[in-house]
Amino acid sequence: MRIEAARVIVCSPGRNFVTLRLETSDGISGVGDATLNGRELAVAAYLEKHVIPLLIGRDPARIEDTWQYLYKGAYWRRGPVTMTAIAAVDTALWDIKGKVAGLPVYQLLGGRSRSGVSVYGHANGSSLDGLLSSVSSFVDRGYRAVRVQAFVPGFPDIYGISSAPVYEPASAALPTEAVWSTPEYLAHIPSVFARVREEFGPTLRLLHDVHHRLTPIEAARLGKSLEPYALTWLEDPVPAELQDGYRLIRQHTTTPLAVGEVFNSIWDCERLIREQLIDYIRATVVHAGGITHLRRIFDLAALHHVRTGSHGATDLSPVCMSAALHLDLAIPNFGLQEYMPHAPATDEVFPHGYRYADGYLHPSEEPGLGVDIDESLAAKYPYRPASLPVNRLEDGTLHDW
Ligand code: EZ4
Ligand code: CO
Repeated sequence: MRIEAARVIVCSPGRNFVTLRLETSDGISGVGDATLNGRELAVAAYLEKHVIPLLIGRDPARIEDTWQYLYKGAYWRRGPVTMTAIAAVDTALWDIKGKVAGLPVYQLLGGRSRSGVSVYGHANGSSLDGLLSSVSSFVDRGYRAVRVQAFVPGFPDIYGISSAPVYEPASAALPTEAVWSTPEYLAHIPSVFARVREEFGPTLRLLHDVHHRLTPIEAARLGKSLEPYALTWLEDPVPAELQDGYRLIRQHTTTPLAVGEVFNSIWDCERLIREQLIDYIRATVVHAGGITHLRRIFDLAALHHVRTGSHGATDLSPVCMSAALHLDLAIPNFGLQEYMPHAPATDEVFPHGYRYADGYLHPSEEPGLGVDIDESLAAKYPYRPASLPVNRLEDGTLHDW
């Protein structure tokens, strides 16, 4: 069997997605997600100009060899664009292998390690009452884990908080700017968690995402002040370039730490994992080199008692979510999977067999990944430029996020 054709589909059913389809000489095809939020066309060009010509004629059964070929052969290693492109190829090849074998991909990865994939939802609100009712709507739907993001008084435009029915991290074609105040945030957040615990009791799993906005010592203070509320994790407390920051936080607090949604390689987290500076690794299929490379990261994490908590925001397509669920079901050290339902138009363009029930997601039992892209429907939703926002401090300084 040979790879005969490959194409990149860029569409925007509710938001932008980039998808790779590989077609084989046996008439079997596979799909991979290649969406890199706000930088979509760079990955599309990388695939079209530099990767697809290398794939035609290759044996689709050789997943590991193809991964190594694309990674080592480029000379230029790592980086979000490269690793997202490799991820798309890798994901599509796993999809093909599953279809050839007549098995869902989780079976090829070793079979089930659990009955379902525990997920967490995103609660937020523009007032405390709104936030509490948002948490309660997740509890009512069976969620046992909820991410709580709170408004900060006087700062209405905080990333990750919106009343829109479908979460959308990117906004206008060019980046919008929001104002951020660390003192106001640090003063306010503990009281929010106190209220949520009071209302929902001690066992609902609560998470919080800092979006890389603090310095290590500020994050240490936040972690300490949240200890009474027993978070499952505090996410991205500081930018991860300076990994000693995580050691500093660790020295001060028992609040568990999660990081990794912007990581694209095992070398981004090797030290964080080996030195047990984090509790959850949040790398995901589409941005971290596909199923093959993410499995490598997760196996390293397993050795060091670090669990997984893959990124699962709406800018990861149902193709990525399908792949993530197969991996989540199979690995020994799964922790939690982030889950944010897509817009109805996205679900229509990407028909998929995974389903949510009572706090868990279940991957499709169909051969392969159990997801597809309806290309003629996708063509009705052309790409629209969209960017992530940026943050400034009150004096105008450009801030981390
Ligand atoms: O900022 O998906 O945990 N989820 C997040 C998301 C990410 C976006 C980036 O594209 O932090 O909102
Ligand atoms: Co996050």
